[in-house]
Amino acid sequence: MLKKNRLRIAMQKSGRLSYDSKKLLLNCGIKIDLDQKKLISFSENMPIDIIRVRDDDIPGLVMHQIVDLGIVGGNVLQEKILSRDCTKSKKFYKLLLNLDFGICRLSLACHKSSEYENLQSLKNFTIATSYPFILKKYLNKRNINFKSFTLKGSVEIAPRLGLSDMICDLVSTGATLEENNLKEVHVIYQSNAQIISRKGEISDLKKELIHKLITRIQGVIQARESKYIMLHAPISKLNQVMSLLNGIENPTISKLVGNPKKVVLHMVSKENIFWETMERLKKLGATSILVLPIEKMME
Ligand code: PRT
Ligand code: ZN
Repeated sequence: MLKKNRLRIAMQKSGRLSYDSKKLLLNCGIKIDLDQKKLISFSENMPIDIIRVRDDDIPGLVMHQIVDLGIVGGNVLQEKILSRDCTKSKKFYKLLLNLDFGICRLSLACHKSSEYENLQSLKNFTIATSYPFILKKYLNKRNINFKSFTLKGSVEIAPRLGLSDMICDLVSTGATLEENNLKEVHVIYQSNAQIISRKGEISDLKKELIHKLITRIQGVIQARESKYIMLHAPISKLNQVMSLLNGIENPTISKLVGNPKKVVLHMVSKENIFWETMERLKKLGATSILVLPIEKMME
């Protein structure tokens, strides 16, 4: 039996969210062995247990208060909520944070040769999907009659089998649609991984731990999105150099020993720095341009 006073977090056992979920928890300083194929792992340095399950089971585990936190795709959560029809009544979970991975969209797609005009032209179509509830809500709201056919996977083959006119499936790069001669015609839901927490009584100790964890996760995400930049810039072009570097607050400027025409700039950028920006900086006469990753950040 698991101890009730330890924080329980559910994450996907194996799939598209497992690697990023694991990396996120480890980056937050939780010492835990998540490499073995264990269903439950215990942290050595914090009162935290990680439960590894199928992603579809995570919303239910949170809603039934079996775990305290869950890391799950917004698409899976939304489908679960709609299938339980608990939108109008009680919400059995709290959204704590949107994460920077698991980014995808739920889209309608049809055969490349189909003449799709707009949503209205979909009337009485059959649509194959693993997300019948999100699809129904979206099309009902727009008064579009359709039939849905639920498939748990391999949705892309439905039109070829003569099972449906269209599909409604998750897309990230679009390569799977391309391979199956399909074209994306309408996005119905944008998704990303989310951290959700259970409702109900929760001890002060757990509340504190959740707060600490969420603050650390925000720091990890912010650090991932930010870069530390160092460069030597000509004093005469300082303003132009600064205007190329958006999202920069309060750079540190110091003397460059042995070169009175240049200064050293150190700064944190909240955005990634692309090669094009570095090339423009170089054209302005900047040299020794370094863009470094930031490991941790707290503001
Ligand atoms: O076994 P378990 O039930 O836990 O996993 P699963 O097979 O149900 O889910 P999994 O691991 O495939 O995906 C987990 C979550 O990752 C999803 O619920 C989404 O929140 C998120 N995610 C992000 C994606 C994708 N991107 C994605 N591209 N989930 C699925 N896909 C599939 C999509 O269904 C299609 O088959 O990838 C294909 C399309 O990808 P592209 O890159 O070719 O467009
Ligand atoms: Zn699943």
